[in-house]
Amino acid sequence: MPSALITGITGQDGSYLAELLLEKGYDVHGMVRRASTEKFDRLEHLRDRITFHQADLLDQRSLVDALRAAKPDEVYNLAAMSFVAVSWIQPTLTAEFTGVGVTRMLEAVRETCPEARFYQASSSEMFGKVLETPQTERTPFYPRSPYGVAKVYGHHITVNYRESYDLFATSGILFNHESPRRGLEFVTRKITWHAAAIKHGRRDKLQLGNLDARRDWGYAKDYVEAMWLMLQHDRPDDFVIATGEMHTVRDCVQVAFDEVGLEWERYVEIDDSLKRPAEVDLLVGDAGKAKQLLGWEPTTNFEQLIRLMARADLDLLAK
Ligand code: NDP
Ligand code: GDR
Repeated sequence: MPSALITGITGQDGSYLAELLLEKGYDVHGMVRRASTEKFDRLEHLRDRITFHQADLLDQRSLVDALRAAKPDEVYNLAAMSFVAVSWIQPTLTAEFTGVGVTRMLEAVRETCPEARFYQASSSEMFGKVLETPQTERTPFYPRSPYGVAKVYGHHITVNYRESYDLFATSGILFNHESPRRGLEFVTRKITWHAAAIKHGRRDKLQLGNLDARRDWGYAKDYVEAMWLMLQHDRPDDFVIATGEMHTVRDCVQVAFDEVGLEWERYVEIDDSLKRPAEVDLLVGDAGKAKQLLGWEPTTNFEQLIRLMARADLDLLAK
């Protein structure tokens, strides 16, 4: 039975990836950090089938011990401070978790399980102020947030350990991916949750920042499949994962409010404090390499995704 260790298993992607690997017959290990209240909401249904290890990306000893105990064939490094807006509030911590944390994980792999295949959760935020459209594995990086800068570091150190130590270290450059399990602070889920809450009479307004930002939004379930495929490939590499479709935040609002049967113009207000010090205006990826080498393609388009999230929030809030 192959074994895998997932860091960030309590997050959106971690929970879907754990489900996928369990379905495939893996012995699944998850790295969790201690909190005064446990955050296992996304994993409750899988809890008995996963072995948990307490560790933190800031603590090298704990990473080494977790890997030694798990003896993984595959390591998926998903843990990070992942909310771009907060990276301006906690820039140093973001660099430590999201940037240097990758080096700590790679060092722990090198020390305990150098044969293991390593996946790094890189991000389209690395492209930032885009220098070409659509973005591919060869597009230069120009990050626009402390988070983006930290992810560029994480990406380059992954490539460097691949080249320096011959590790099977792969970097997945994933564009935004969403689901009913998305954190409530990210814009798609904030919109679908509020649309549903307004419909149920539990909120009366939705405050947003920049409605003109454009993103390439895909479905998280499709994207964790791509992570797994990358580690089954015959060699480590970098892959862009995206839908190739670009929409504005305003489009997302329109679809979500349409799904719940409301006119969005009556409820949405602009709050300038939600606008970012430096914005990423547009991102749209070309996943041609992943299609060609991994056979990966998205199954869910933008409109289907936002509608399924809005319906899930209507159900959630009806309970
Ligand atoms: P989430 O924010 O949902 O999950 C982040 C996870 O990281 C949580 O499990 C969190 O644990 C854990 N974590 C944070 N800090 C630490 C730490 N110091 N030590 C150990 N664990 C920590 O993110 P997603 O699931 O959406 O994303 C997964 C990864 O993919 C992240 O690295 C993200 O930056 C990256 N990414 C995400 C994209 C997306 O659109 N979703 C696109 C591209 C990249 P806890 O529950 O304890 O807070
Ligand atoms: P992003 O996602 O920054 O792309 O990072 P987010 O959903 O936070 O923002 C997307 C765009 O929407 C605009 N926006 C708002 N965003 C939020 N969160 N809240 C608002 O009220 C709001 N109003 C407008 C933002 O300005 C932005 O342009 C996500 C994360 O998952 C990262 O971890 C990941 O690396 C990237 O996607 C790819």
